[in-house]
Amino acid sequence: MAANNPFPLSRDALLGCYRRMRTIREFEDRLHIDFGRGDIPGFVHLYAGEEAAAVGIMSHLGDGDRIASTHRGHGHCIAKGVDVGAMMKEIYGRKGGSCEGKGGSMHIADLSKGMMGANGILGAGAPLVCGAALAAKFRGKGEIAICFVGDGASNQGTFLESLNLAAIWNLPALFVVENNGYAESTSRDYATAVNSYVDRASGFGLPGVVVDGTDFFAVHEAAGEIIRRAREGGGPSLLECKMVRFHGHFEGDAQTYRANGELEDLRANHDCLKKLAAQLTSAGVASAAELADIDRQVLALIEQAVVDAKAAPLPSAADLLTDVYVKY
Ligand SMILES: Cc1ncc(C[n+]2csc(CCOP(=O)(O)OP(=O)(O)O)c2C)c(N)n1
Ligand SMILES: [Mg+2]
Repeated sequence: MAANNPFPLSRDALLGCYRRMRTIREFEDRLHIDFGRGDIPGFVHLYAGEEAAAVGIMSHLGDGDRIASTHRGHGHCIAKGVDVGAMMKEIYGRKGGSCEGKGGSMHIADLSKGMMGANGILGAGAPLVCGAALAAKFRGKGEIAICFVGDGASNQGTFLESLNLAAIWNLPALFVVENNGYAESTSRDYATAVNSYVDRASGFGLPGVVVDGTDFFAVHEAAGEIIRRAREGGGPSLLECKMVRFHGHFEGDAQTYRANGELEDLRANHDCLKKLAAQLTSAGVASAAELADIDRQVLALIEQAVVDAKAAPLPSAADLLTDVYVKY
């Protein structure tokens, strides 16, 4: 296959991105089932439907680049290279999890991968990213820091203050607004005055770009340009990804705020994975059978992660006071 590859990534890189997106989808769809069975403690917010944004952006990053995620953070973690088995254990609250089972879904972090953490507090990642970007600027190795924020969280003061700080300090930072149209059950248009977040960016003196977040290549191209500029000292930017979420705000959400047929339409016509698969197969870069083979491997990986998570021990009373403070 793949005599002619019309895309700006090698065939191996493209298949790697497809695999990551499929891994996120499978991870989330499995959590949806297991949470419904009552197997998972706490709260989970699923990223399914939004995969092209995380993978399209993260495909430009290395471990030295840092990201701050949101309450809907599993996709960012997987795209940034956090171990899926450790993530599953973390969500199941087991030892061996990314945070030894003491953080759960909304606090997965892995600094070795530059993943500074999911975050249960809306907008809290933005000032952290200013700090990480300032540190990167001083290190001078061309590393950057990226803040992910939802359309709802983009109204938080912390986020807006951080845009200003990043601009005046000319930080190597990127602020990604993941606009999935809702904050919990509140529609974006009800809660936010501007139509485009690019207008907000210009209010703070930052360049802004808006992309179809369900199109992997659109995200990859726009993010690539912004990230290159940031690495070269060109300063911060804002990227709005218009996207869709396939599950409820949280698991258990009855989604009564959706229009009739809305979800069916999103899944049928706005599925970023289906789009990427169609783009790769119609260009002859990969066959449907090759993609199906990746799908099978991913399914097995997730199944094994669940088996291992269920078999792992819970943290003990003796673990209660460890990892409370950073060890120097
Ligand atoms: C400071 C703060 N206020 C309110 C909440 C409760 N809360 C959790 S998620 C959420 C909606 C977030 O919407 P959005 O930012 O669009 O992200 P999405 O869930 O759509 O990915 C709210 C209000 C919170 N966690 N933190
Ligand atoms: Mg939202």
